[in-house]
Amino acid sequence: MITLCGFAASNYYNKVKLALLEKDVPFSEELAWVGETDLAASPLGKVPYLKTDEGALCESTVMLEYIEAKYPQPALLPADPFAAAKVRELLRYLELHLELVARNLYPEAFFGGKVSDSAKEKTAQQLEKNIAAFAKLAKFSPYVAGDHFTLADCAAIVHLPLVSGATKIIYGRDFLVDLPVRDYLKAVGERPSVVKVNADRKTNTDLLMQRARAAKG
Ligand SMILES: N[C@@H](CCC(=O)N[C@@H](CS)C(=O)NCC(=O)O)C(=O)O
Repeated sequence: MITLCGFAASNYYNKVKLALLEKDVPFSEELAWVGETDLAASPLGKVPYLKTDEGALCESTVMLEYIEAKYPQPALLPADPFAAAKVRELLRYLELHLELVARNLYPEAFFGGKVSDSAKEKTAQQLEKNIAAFAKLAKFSPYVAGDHFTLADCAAIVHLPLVSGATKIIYGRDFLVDLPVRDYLKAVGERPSVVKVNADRKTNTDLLMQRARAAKG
């Protein structure tokens, strides 16, 4: 039995949850806020992490690979090694070159903090470059890697809305506007896995906000 630990407002958590739901893997969820995590399972204190009968695992993409190998059907990676590598390439771009860069903006975009003008400028430059490169690899036909729903979609569904949202708030312009992201998210948003993840995310985000307000006093 698998336990997914973390909180449902987290995009990394939801990436893994999407794969579990898409594959219909039996799993339970254990609420663990940042600061209240099991450091033996996730030594950096990050969420999500998995508890399995074999032990604990952290790092969301490692978890995706584990879930794919352990529960191969329905496949979220192509059987052909090159096609599978192309999916992993997109996953890497989404996490490293989009999400991780856009994350510099989150303190101000989502958490009431402040990001310096120089950091905003640097992040804008990096994002422009990285999004243009991502656009050369992403297919959106109809899925991000082509005609099948893959692990890259589990990542795109959670990362792309944050890149759009953060750039809209900070720069007044959605940096993903030239890509068919809105239509894509609308279409994949009808999948039962995505409907559930989005509903749980909203509920948990309300809880997260309540906690933040209570902590401020
Ligand atoms: N590389 C990690 C990133 C996970 C991550 O940054 N999670 C956030 C929540 S969305 C977190 O735990 N932040 C707290 C921290 O970094 O200390 C993964 O893919 O699992």
